[in-house]
Amino acid sequence: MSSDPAVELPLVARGKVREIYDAGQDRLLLVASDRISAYDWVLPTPIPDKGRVLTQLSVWWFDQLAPVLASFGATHHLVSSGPGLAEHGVPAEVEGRAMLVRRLEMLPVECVARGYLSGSGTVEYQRTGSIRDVPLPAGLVEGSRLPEPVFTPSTKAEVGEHDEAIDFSAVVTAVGESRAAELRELTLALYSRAAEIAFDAGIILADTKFEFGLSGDSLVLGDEVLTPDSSRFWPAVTWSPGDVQPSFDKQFVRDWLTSSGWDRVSPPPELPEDVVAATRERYVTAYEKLTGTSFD
Ligand code: PZK
Repeated sequence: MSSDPAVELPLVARGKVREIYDAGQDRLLLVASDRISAYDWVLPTPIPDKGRVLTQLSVWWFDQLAPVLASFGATHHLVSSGPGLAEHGVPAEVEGRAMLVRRLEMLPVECVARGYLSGSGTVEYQRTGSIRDVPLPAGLVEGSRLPEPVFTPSTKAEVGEHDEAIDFSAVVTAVGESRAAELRELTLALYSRAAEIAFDAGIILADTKFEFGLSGDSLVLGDEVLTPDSSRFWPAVTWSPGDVQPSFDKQFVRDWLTSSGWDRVSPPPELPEDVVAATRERYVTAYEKLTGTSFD
């Protein structure tokens, strides 16, 4: 199950767990699959409803963030996701996990905001005492909340590579001084609002990645937003700086893969039923806690 044979539109791009199709008239169709990745592999076992949960979560966030976007004279790319996409060649098989979006001129920068120290951010801090251009106080540990959220852009890597960290001057080189400043300020404003909403729902939004495009001269928020695939979500109740925080969604998968004896070099094994069920439940729980509505 590497793509959606049911979708008859021309394929534009394929990611590890989703595809983009040409939907005509300056429209694209983003289709999220039920595939899950871990340790840089796509696992052979899908997680039922993952594509629908992540799509509906993105759609909800676009709505939540519209006021922040408007305050910057920006918008988002979502046109529609509900039923009614059939007119655009969208088959019933992908209903609920497809977003019809405006086709944009994408900017060649991944706009990451971090409010907590984790992963590569911790490594950078331990080496330099800073993250990118921002000096930080001594004594921070894996999982610490940062005094202020930090903009940590990266470049889109080639297929199969990891994104490459860049500093702010590289963003200036790529898009110009005023656009770079706008990207940083908007990214931090979106992160701050989203982190506040998540925290009120018992979830820490440690970091997240946005992609922007242009419509004329205005910034447009694209891609999927604030899903567990583009963000680190931690349960607030177990937050404990100094330890590696359990991932909200993938912790059962990682724990099981680790204990299975899999070497991370050969193709990964199928997941057992109970791990699939527990992981599906985590995605649904994230959706329900954040949105305050039940996932049908
Ligand atoms: C676009 N991606 C990344 C996403 C993939 C790859 N609105 C837009 N206009 C033009 N291009 C894009 C978008 C969006 N979103 C995004 N690549 C192109 C991506 C999902 C699956 F394979």
